[in-house]
Amino acid sequence: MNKYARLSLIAAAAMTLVACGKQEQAAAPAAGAASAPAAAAGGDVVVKIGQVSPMSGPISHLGKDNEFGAKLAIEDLNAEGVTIGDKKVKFELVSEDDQGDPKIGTQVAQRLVDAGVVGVVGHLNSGTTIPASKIYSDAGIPQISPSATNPDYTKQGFKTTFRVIANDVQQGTALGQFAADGLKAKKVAIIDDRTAYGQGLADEFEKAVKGKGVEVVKREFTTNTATDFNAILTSIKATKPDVIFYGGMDAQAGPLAKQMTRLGIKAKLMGGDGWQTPEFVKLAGEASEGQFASSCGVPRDKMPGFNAFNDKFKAKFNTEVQIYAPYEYDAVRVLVDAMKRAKSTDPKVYLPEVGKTDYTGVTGKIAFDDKGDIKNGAVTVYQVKGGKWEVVSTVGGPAAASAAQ
Ligand code: ABU
Repeated sequence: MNKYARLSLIAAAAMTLVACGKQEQAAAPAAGAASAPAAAAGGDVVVKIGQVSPMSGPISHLGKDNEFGAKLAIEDLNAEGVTIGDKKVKFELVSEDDQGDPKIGTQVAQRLVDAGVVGVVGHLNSGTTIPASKIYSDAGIPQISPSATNPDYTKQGFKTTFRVIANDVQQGTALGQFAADGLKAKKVAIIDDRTAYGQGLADEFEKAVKGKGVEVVKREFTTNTATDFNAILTSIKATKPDVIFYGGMDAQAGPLAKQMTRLGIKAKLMGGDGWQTPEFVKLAGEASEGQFASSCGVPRDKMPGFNAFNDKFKAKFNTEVQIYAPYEYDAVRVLVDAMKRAKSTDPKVYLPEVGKTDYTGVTGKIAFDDKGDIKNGAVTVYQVKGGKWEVVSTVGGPAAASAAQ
């Protein structure tokens, strides 16, 4: 090959490389920037909304529950037909599995930003929601968690963080007061799973019971993958508590309740929304009977849209609602409601409208305070009776707010 032939081959190869680079750039939007909405086959503009939850691992049943809530919202919105500004919009759900792992949580958050989502519903766990929130904040993308209750999530000063349920200051306080005043507990033992949620909620519960003069006889911890609690329970048994509080999720609370019964521990087990689920009753079996846990919202029979939501959910997914699906549904609709008021799907344009939300959804009225927490959040305490969670009492919520006016 002569010199000129070699030069033309090199030039051709260089041009091919440049062309390939351009194609790649066109396919993936620059990191940190929401892509321009694409046109759908029918001429509608396609707008992507992200959802993230642990869809594999020990709490995948909860992750799927969240995803189902988002799917239903997207399906309903597309069936209704949404126009934003003067454009007909078709919504597309981009779903990611963060495995409940903080590191994977930030990786999938970046993936959602790169995919061009204009809003995110998630994550499920406080431990993933908090680190991922910096990525959405840097990208200017609104994030609404339907389930993360650690108060630190909305305390970081980001304009993009919102949640549609009460937080763990409210939840831990309500549970502590219930243990002291409702159950008349004099001695409590506390176990947590060392996650941002479990440990944070256990700390709030400890503060609340101590404030009521209740003695904390033992503080123990485990992990969110443990299944054997015999050593911890044996050491707690000797202190004869009236209540054992567990800050963590149902995958651990179920076996914990079973092992308490096996060890002949008579104390009541008590905890938060992480295990106020049908899955806890399934895992604990008869040992679930009489145990107490709370959820961060009003009871389902006080939710304006729960029955209709539940019928659709069961018909479509052939399973029962675990806990957060209705909140996930509302969170998607809150994002779209803000887009409609802003007449834009551009996160920069519609983000301020999320903060001004005044929306009544499946779970009730949603409005946010200046940090992005739901105003008038309620906490409901339940007890398992006859294999079902039954309402014991509700603290806060819209009824309490109107009574206070
Ligand atoms: N709120 C309980 C489960 C999710 C979390 O906050 O980690």
